[in-house]
Amino acid sequence: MKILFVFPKIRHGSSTYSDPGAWKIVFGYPIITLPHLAAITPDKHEVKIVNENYDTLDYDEDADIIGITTYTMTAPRAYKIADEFRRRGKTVVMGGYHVTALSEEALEHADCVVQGLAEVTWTKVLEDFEKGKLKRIYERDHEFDISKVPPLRRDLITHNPFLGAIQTTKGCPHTCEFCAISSFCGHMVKQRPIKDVVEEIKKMPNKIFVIHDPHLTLNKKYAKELFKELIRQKVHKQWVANGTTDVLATADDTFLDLARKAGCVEWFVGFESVNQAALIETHKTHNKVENFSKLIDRLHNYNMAVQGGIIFGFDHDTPDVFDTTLETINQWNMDVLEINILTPYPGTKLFEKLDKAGRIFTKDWTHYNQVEVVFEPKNMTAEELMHGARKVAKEFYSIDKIIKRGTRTITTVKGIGRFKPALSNFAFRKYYKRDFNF
Ligand code: B12
Repeated sequence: MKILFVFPKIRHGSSTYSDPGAWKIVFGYPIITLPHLAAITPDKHEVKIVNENYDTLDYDEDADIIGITTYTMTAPRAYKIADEFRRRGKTVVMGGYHVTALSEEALEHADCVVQGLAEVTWTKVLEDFEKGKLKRIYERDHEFDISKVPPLRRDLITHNPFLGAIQTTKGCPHTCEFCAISSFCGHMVKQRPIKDVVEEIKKMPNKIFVIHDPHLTLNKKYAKELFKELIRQKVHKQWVANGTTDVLATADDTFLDLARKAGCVEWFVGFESVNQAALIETHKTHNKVENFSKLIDRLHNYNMAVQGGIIFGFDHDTPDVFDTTLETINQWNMDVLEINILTPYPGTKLFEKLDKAGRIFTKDWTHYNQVEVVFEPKNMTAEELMHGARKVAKEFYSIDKIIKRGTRTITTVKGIGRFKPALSNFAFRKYYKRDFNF
């Protein structure tokens, strides 16, 4: 059978969908969902992948089955693509975060929805389809041995020769109210065998790569073993990963030293708020504000940069939260900052809570992008929330601040990877200028 997998185009903020351009093809962020789905497809089938952000989609593609992946923000585009293929008589299967949460909505556009991870279910879908017995919904089945999951089909990745990506662990035990991972994975946690991960990293053509785990600090022992193996096998590549504040702030020096020696140049850390009450409200209690600045200094001492994530719009946030956050963050030496507006993704506890309270004012999913407000905040207006986030983005990403920060990052971090966090500053400035319109 011929299978076509599609990753729909992303529309940022208020901008329109942009076409794939040379810049994006060369520097675009590596997305591994489709090469992963291709890898778990039995070999007897022929697979093609089209990431609409980099490639052009042909609705007349010769394929028996179309598999479309969805996040909440890409769902409307995914539905349009599904409708178009079905109009031409093709069978459409949808999977991913959004359709797992809202399968009935998706079934208005797709023949079938796969809920949760597809490692077990995808093979069943293909077998049933071949027998003419495709079901409407394949419920979550996460009973699989991760050591048997093959590595990504890297031969199908045609963009960004500079930055690669890999996943080593799946799932997260935390229950942060806004995060879609625990509701999607159902608290399942799986770790790939370290020898397979290292083998895949060695074969990767890229010298710098991103670890797409919910967070690599999930299991300190596992992470340390991975670091040791990368050092022992002299892999000599540089990488960035997500990490949580509790582990990074309290990890012993060996952990940080091994991470650095194994090639880590940057940790992405979800600080989320400088207000402890907001962190408690959102059930991210393992974050302790008192540890944040110490954590950043510690990572810098080990030559690793910090990309922090901050969210505005919690019920405990009042209009002064923007100035307080800016003042606090200016005292820390954060290298890169992701500024987010709280977004209730379907499937999360946050969505359930706000929806029940009638506080969600739009379910046009294109606005679920963390730079637009889609719900009534409690202690400020939606406009105040939007303008406050805009102010923080504008000030943090002023050219003089970027130059100052970039110079510091380049001297803190070593090797070619030092340019990743420094250049991210310019990328974020570009995105926020467009999304927040400054
Ligand atoms: C890496 C990452 C990014 C990267 C790369 C994005 C990308 N598209 O790959 C970057 C940093 C750019 C990013 C950006 C954003 N991200 Co992000 N990201 C992740 C992260 C950490 C890993 C994703 C990944 O590579 N997974 C590995 C692949 C193999 O797994 P998968 O995609 O889930 O696919 C499996 C199943 O979902 C299913 N499946 C998926 N599609 C299909 C299709 C078919 C046909 C079938 C059968 C099965 C199937 O089967 C697959 C195999 O089991 C996840 C959290 C996580 N750990 O999953 C968040 C996550 C996916 N991101 C999220 C969000 C919200 C965003 C942003 C909107 C944030 C923002 N600031 O704007 C943007 C959106 C950009 C976009 N639309 O892609 C949310 C999604 C929630 C939602 N309901 O939409 C997540 C879950 C994080 C969270 N904490 O809630 N992200």
